[in-house]
Amino acid sequence: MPLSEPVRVVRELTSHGYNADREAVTLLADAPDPDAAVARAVETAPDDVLTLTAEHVREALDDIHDADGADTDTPSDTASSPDTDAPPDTDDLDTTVSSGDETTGNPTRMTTSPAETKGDSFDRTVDEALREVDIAGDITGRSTGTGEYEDFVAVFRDRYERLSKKLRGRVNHRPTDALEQMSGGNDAAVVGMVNDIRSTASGHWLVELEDTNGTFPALVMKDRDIAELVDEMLLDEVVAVEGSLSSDGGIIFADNIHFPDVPRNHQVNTADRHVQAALVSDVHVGSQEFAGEAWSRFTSWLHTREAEHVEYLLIAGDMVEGVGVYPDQDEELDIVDIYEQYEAFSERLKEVPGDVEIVLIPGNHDAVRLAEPQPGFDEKLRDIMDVHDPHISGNPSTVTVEGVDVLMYHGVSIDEMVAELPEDKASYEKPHRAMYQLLKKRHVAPQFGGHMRVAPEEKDYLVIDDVPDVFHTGHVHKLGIGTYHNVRCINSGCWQKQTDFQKSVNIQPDVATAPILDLDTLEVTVRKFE
Ligand code: D5M
Ligand code: FE
Ligand code: ZN
Repeated sequence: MPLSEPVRVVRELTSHGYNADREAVTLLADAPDPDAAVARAVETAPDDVLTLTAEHVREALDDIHDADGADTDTPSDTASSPDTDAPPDTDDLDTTVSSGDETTGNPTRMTTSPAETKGDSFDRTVDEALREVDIAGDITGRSTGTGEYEDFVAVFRDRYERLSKKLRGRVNHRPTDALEQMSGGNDAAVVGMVNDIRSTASGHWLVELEDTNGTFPALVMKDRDIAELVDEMLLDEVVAVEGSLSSDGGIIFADNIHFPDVPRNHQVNTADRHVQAALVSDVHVGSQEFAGEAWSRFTSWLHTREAEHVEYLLIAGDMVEGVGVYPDQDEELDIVDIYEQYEAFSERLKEVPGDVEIVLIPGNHDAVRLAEPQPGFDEKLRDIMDVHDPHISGNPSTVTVEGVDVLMYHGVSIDEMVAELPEDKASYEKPHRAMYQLLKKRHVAPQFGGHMRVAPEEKDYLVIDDVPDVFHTGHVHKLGIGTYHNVRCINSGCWQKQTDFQKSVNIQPDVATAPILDLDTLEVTVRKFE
């Protein structure tokens, strides 16, 4: 059901950290273009103000009339904002949307359209000798998969080995075949890959766990607190279950469920100097909905003094719209030839200051294999995109920027998480919560099948072996920022306006938002260019 205009206005304002008095809300809701009015009001409100008054709004509305005809690309969509309420098992409490005041650690600041633009010429002076970019976990050139059955066995075995190692120290586990020999009533624990989740006739949960020796069932009683954790469980992820054996020894009654997870006290790395990275994704050049003017506002901003510390640009997939990705996609193509799309993308990269260090990984719209891990672009595409000599890597990759480990992953599994998990654990409105789940499972694509196409390799490149400092994804075209056990999670929005498909399923994309990460503090400021 569509929200009434005033409710929408209030939501939008709160998402930017503002309250407003009743008259102010009425004025905004009655404006000819309430979205633009809200955007303008937020933009022009003094920094120290938390409650917008009718006076502020009138000034902002006057401003819009003055500026009419200038920047009227797309008025701001209902841009979602970082979390303000935190789920109990997460750490995103410190992600406050503050307008200026720096309080707790890692705050996120929302900043609307940049103050400085093209007109302000400014000579960037950067010391390229201070730059450091290292890439690990990249499949490019190392793919060995032949698609044979044995490869699937190998990749799952590797996943089990590496994730079970993270759990074995925490429980006194027994292999499944040893459990079968134990007598009933004893305490027992098992570390296994989730093979099956079923509810019993009486509403309890039967979870079948598999290790390299066989399978063993665990029963989770519906009235126990841990039953909630079954909602978070996905097939193929690796968990540990502790409990006691039934009297016949055939099943474990679960008392505890453990996920590989990230330690709560994970210590993050930071850069030694004040330097920033712009984290974006989903550019979709070649689509009729590509927000080219907004992209240019972003790249113009990169040339201004305000952006002088932005020395890195990370793009987490979907450089171009691609061809044949979704049914009927061709009806919305602006450029139909895939190579011409990359040529056009390359032109867009040229707008970025030449001294910015660029890292690109592919997404599901890019011209590399769809199955994950995806290798980086091939020679022909690299040649087309060799503007500013970008670092080109696979999806996923860990990119260490001046000591800060950034796990870049396009994010197709977020669709799967949203489909499978309860709304408070993963949703399109709060995509960072889905990222928390991926960190908890220590795997970027825990569930095989569904949306996910996983390529069988000797090794599971999708396991999150080392805890990153920053986790950067995209794909769902929604902005989401939070912190999970000290790991900064950033899902960037997109540069593609709402497509017909998104309209049909009521997805409101966050267009032209660029989260800017301080590498020395891991603080994020969201810049909007719509
Ligand atoms: O997808 C952007 C988001 O929209 C992501 O959540 C998938 C969803 N999407 C977009 N188009 C489709 C179609 N045609 N079917 C199913 N889901 C879709 P991206 O792949 O980044 O464009
Ligand atoms: Fe995309
Ligand atoms: Zn995508």
